[in-house]
Parts: sequence; structure tokens; C-alpha cells
Amino acid sequence: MDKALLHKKLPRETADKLAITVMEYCELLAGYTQTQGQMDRRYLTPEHKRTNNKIALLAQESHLHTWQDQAGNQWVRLQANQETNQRIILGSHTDTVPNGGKYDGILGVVAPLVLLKHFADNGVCFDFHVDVVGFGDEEGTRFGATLLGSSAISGKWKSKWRELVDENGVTLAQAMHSFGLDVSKVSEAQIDSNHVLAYLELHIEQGPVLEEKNLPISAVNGIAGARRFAITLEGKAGHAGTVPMGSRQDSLVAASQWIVELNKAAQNTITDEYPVLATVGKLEVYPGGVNVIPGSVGLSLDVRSINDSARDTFITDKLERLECLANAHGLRIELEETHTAQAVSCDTSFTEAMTEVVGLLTGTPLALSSGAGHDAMVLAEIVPTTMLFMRCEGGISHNPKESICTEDVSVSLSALTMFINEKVVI
Ligand code: HGY
Ligand code: MN
Ligand code: MN
Repeated sequence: MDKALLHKKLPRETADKLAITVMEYCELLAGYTQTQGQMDRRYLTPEHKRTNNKIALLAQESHLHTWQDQAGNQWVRLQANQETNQRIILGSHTDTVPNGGKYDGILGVVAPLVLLKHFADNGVCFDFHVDVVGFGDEEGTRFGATLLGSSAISGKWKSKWRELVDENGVTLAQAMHSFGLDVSKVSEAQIDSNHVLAYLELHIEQGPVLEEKNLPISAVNGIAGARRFAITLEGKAGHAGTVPMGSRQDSLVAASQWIVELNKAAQNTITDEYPVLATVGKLEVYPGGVNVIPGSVGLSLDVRSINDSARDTFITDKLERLECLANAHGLRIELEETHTAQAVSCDTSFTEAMTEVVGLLTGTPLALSSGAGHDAMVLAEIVPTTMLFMRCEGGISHNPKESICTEDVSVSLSALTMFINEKVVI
């Protein structure tokens, strides 16, 4: 028994040792990717299966209970010291964006897993179950819709998602079948929110604030709401050498003008009470011939703000402008909203508790709001939810240069331990 744990702290040398293990596991799992040499782990793929199996193996080594639910999320449990159905859940996602970093998501699964292994190996347990979950899909990389894993456990799964198709035309239902799952049973993944005392997600900040303040961790008080769209502008393909400049229906020209205006408009909100962030991350030109006037372009739109109505007003305005540009260029517009997540506030008392823990460990009781979306925003709809942010170098994320330091992982492990020991009571 690690006696120091009884005094509600993780001894510094223990936290440092566990942090090295966390880094090693993140490095190992970074090799579970569909694209050699870059991070690309998608929902219901062989890499997802390997990751779930590895998590299960690590859990079993410490005699922790582990299971995969009907949505492909992997769970690990440190049993309570008494008969109870009360549980806390720590977790994040195991999937990544294409060419992403090694820590976005997986850090929030591996760090609590290492902590649970340490507790189990030292005979430590609590009055409640401590669960760790690795959500199979948060990014939406494979099927476009996002937060699928956390939506399943929260009862927010949409039956229409079974028809979603990936870039190879494989439906989500087919992918589930290949993964050994039955999409008609996804509802069995839903948890009973009455049994959940708290959901806590450790995640890299993916922004520059902690580094600017020279702080390793912070609490999180809210998460921006995002809306995403898939847009197609249909013009008229033509010969680059014969169609006069004045009579073209060039969808790429209209799209380019709109993208520049969109960016400028979002920049103009920087000093507003509720800044809006707008991004076109994908742009596909069809047919893509050097001597062909583009027939159509497909583009994505991602708009976020910590305030939903500021975000929605911005979107309405920009889509009206797109309509004008399309008319001026003789284009047809197809628009599909592929993701909508309202901004959420984290649970007040747990966020205050985490802020206090952060203050005790770093001297600065800081809570930040998150511009990035997280599984926590889905869990926040059904159970008391909060997050712990950890610094990442340069605030870089969704980029292979994403990087963290072992010392910050050590502080994060201490924060998780203090939170579980002192702030969560039955
Ligand atoms: O897009 C996001 O905010 C998250 O990384 N999925
Ligand atoms: Mn991400
Ligand atoms: Mn993430």
C-alpha cells in the first residue's frame, strides 16, 4: 500500500515516475496509426481495435476490470471498496485528426489509466468505482459527425448515423460490423447518469495561454459551441482557353472570395465580448484539371464561440453573403450542417474544486474556457462535468509538432489524485 496516498497526495517522486510511464504509453500508442509516419487513428479501424486491446491488456496486468461497450469505447474500472453503483468517470478520446499530434485525446485516457494501475497495484480504492473511458470517436475524422463515442454513452446517438459513409464508401454500420459490433445495439452503451458522481477530462489546452502564463495546468469553466457545415458550390466546368473571362461560372473564384471575407469578419470579432472563430479546413476542387474551369468546389465550414447566439448570428450573415456571391457567379449551393454542439459551462462546484486543486499545486488558481470541443461537452448534458487543462508547447495541436513535458504530466497526475481523493464524495 502506497501509504502517502492515504494523505491524499501523490508523492512527487511517485507522480514523476508515473508521468514517465504516461509518456511511454503515449509514444507507443502513437504507432497505432493508419498512415505510416504520421498520427492518423480513426473510429472502428484496425488501429482503433489495437488501441482498445492495448488499453485492456494494461488494465488486466493490474487486475483492473475492462470491457468494450457497444459503441466501441474501451472502459477500465477500479472497483469500489463497497457494494455501490456510484462511479466517477475520467476519460477522453482515442481517435485523432489526420496528421495530428500524439497527445490530443489519448493523454486523457492514458494518464488516468496509469493512475488506476498505480492505485490497484498498491491496494488503493475508493467508496465509488473509478472508471476510465477511451471514446472511439471525438474528432469525426472518418465519418464527419463527431463525438460519436460520448454521444452513445449519453443516449444522444442518432440512428441516422448508421448511414454515414467514410471516404471509401464504407457505412458506419458496416464498419461497426467489421469491428465486431452491431449498430442496432449501440443503445446498450448508454450509462445511467444517476450513478455518475462526476465526469473529469484531462486534455491538452491546445492553445497558448498556459505557456504564456508559465503554468502547467488549469481548470476549465466552459467549452465553446461549434457548428460545422459541408458546402458545395456548383458552377460550370469549361475550357480554360476558350471561355471568355466575363462569362464563366467559376465556383472556385466565388469560394475564394467568400473564404477571405469570412476570415476578415471573424478577425473583426477578436475584441468583441464573444469572439467568433471561423475556419475553412477542407477545400476540394472538381474536376481539378489545370486547364479546366472548376465545375464545383466542396468546402467545410467550422464556426465557434463561447456564446451560441454570437456564433449563430455570424453564421447567418456569412451564409447570406455566400448566397449573394453564388448568385453573382451563377452558381448553385448545396449546404449540409454536419455538426452542432452548443457551448457548455462546466459544473460550477467541481470546477471550483479543480481550480482550488490547481491553485494548491501551482500557486495560481486559474480556470480557462476551451475553444476546442471535447467529449466533456456531451457528458456535461447528463452528469456533473469538469476538465483539467495541461500545457502544450506553443499551444500547437492538430499538428505533428504537438508536444508536452513529463513535468506537466506529473503535476496533472497529482491534480487528478487530489480531485478524486478530496473533491468527490458519495
Ligand atoms: O474540433 C475540436 O475542437 C476537437 O479537437 N474535436
Ligand atoms: Mn482534437
Ligand atoms: Mn481532443
